[in-house]
Amino acid sequence: MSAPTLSQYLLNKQCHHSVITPQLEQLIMQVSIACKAIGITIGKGALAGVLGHAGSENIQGEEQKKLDIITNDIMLAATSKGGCVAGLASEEMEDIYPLPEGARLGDYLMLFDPLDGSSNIDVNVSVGTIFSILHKPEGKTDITTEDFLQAGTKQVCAGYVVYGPSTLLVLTLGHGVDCFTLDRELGEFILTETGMTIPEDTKEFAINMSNMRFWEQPVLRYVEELLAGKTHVRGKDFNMRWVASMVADVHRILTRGGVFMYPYDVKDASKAGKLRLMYEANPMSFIVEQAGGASTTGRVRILEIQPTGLHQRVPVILGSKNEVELVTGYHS
Ligand code: P6P
Repeated sequence: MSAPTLSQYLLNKQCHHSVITPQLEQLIMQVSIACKAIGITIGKGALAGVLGHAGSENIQGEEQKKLDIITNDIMLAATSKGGCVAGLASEEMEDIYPLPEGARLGDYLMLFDPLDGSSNIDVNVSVGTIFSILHKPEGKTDITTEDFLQAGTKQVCAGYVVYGPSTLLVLTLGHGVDCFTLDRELGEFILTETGMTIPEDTKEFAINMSNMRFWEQPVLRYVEELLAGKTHVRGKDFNMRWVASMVADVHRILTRGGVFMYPYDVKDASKAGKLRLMYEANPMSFIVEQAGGASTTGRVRILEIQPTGLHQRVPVILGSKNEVELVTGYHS
């Protein structure tokens, strides 16, 4: 029997396991269509005149790439009129997105980073789209920012698409993590891996070492022990990777284990971290935990953080459970 398409997989989840509602099934399909369009757009690169800077800044004060804006618009167009969401929020928009006049309100709220790792786009390194889906508050129609500020444990679905040598959609509905590969001829995401699991131990870590002098002592101690390898307390050598696209680094960890760290640093003490809680840390933490990994700020479980802002930043340490617990233990 040939592997199911995403649509068949979701229908099965809905019909036989009542894990998802028809609206959630439709919303995930809308996201998958948007990501296919994003993959085609970024695949054209210079040919489509979409590389380079847009000449604007996003809410984060980061220079926006043309593709940041283009991909954000693709996600909005694919989901805002589909009758499945009551509100949308994105890394690229300061405020929540008001649905078009007359749009049918759906049951869900979705937050997304349309093009994570966009600083890599001009150098042709893997980038991705990250999305997080929440229930809208029961009975509410006038959606406000506060309605989005739900802890990560409230997510009903989280996923990412990584645009690499192959285009992969990784998804959790709260019952494990499954992976779909885009068949570019068919234009369908095909289920290629079920029950992705992160090994509890690893010999690989991911961190931007250039920030070393800005780290807190527990992280410095942990990384120095990794670098000392078998000559020191860890008794084994470690390898290092840093793609600088969270989606690519997290996918590697889901595939072969590892620990990813973007810890708090005093480089800009006004920022609690670099990564954003609502549309990077929460969806990735949901996926990682569903795959048997762990995800903390170094002090608390990320999924239990009560958000205070749409673009709130947090430190992130996620991946192989025993490593995350070790470095988190150094903080206490
Ligand atoms: P740095 C991409 O901009 C991103 O938000 C994540 O995808 C990535 O892990 C991180 O920032 C890279 O940050 O400081 O190494 O460029």
